[in-house]
Amino acid sequence: MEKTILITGGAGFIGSHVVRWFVTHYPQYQILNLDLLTYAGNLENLTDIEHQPNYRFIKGDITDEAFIQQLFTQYQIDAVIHLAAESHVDRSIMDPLAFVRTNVLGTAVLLNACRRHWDMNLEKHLFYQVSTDEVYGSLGPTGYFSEHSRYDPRSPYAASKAGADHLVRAYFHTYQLPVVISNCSNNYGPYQFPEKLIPLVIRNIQQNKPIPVYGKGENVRDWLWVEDHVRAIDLIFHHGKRGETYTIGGNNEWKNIDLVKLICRLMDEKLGRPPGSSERLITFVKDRAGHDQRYAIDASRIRQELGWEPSVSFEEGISRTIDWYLSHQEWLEHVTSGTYQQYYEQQYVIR
Ligand code: NAD
Ligand code: TDX
Repeated sequence: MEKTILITGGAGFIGSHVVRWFVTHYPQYQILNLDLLTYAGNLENLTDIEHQPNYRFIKGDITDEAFIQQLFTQYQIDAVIHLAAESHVDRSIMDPLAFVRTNVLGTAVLLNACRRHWDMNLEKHLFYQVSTDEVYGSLGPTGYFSEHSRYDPRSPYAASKAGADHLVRAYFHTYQLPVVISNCSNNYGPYQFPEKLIPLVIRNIQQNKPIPVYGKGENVRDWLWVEDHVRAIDLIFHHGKRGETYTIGGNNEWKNIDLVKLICRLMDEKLGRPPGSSERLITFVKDRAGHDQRYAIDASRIRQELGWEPSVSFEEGISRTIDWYLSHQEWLEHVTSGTYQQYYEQQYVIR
């Protein structure tokens, strides 16, 4: 094998798309998928590639220092693509320490293993930190986040990702560890856990349950098809400048309420229900604490320097996403059984 890449969080939403992409596009790379299989991690996301000869799954915790050190001793790991994280803002409001532990400590443990085991060969090694636009805080009606934006995280999730990003940069400056960071906007597509807005709305419409819209639904997000994020990760992994940052976004801003209404209309059509049936399920609920008003990304650097651009229009992507959820009922039932039910009741019923 040409090189061995450790992908963390590969059983989650974006991670599973990254693993599939690298396993199928780069048979010359050995792909190790390290994941703790928390509520958000599911090996069913990868059944189509699990028998590929260049793929191996390893169950483990990125915060377990002895285990991570041993992993780096056992395998000659050349590069890390780090996605493992606690990723849901509402959960970070309920239980912030879990986010500090996984996102800050977990990233530090991985960086430290790289520092101990790598010879700082800039060509050979890379620690790739997959991060979020939420580290930049909240925008008003105008303007965009870019690589030059000031960090201003406002949720425990965003602050924990910001802390991790700072550690990555500190390891670059202090130890010359070869690193790169990308900060991406909201992803959507198949295999997203149904605590996140788009799959939650699809599922609730299907089950004729209320659609919870926080506040007045005026908050804006910039949505990107998950595989377009993966294509960006591939380009940055292979051609990104060491020590630098790339912001990634779909140039596709939607107010939550408009997005929810779009999904309602498409669901009515796809389920053969009379127009307006799904919209009647929209229920305005108490706003998220510290709810960021607007995210929007200026992705001109990655477009100009690496030639990246989104390949899937939002109309196409959202329609494909709905079709995927409607045809993957068994997957949906598996991931929503058990503890998800408790979370859902705490988040939407009890408060
Ligand atoms: P996800 O919650 O779907 O997946 C996270 C994965 O990490 C799960 O498989 C989980 O089992 C694993 N994990 C959690 N704790 C772990 C631990 N201690 N050790 C090992 N594995 C652990 O998340 P996602 O939405 O796919 O996001 C992946 C990454 O991309 C995160 O770092 C997130 O911050 C970042 N990101 C997400 C978005 C988005 O819109 N979802 C946008 C930008 C950046
Ligand atoms: O039930 C809901 N009702 C609602 O109005 C949920 C779950 C969300 N919302 C709103 C909150 C946000 O304004 O919809 C918007 C999107 O919410 P989420 O899907 O929870 O995403 P967000 O908080 O924007 O964060 C996401 O994008 C950045 C990911 O979860 C993060 O991991 C990523 O870093």
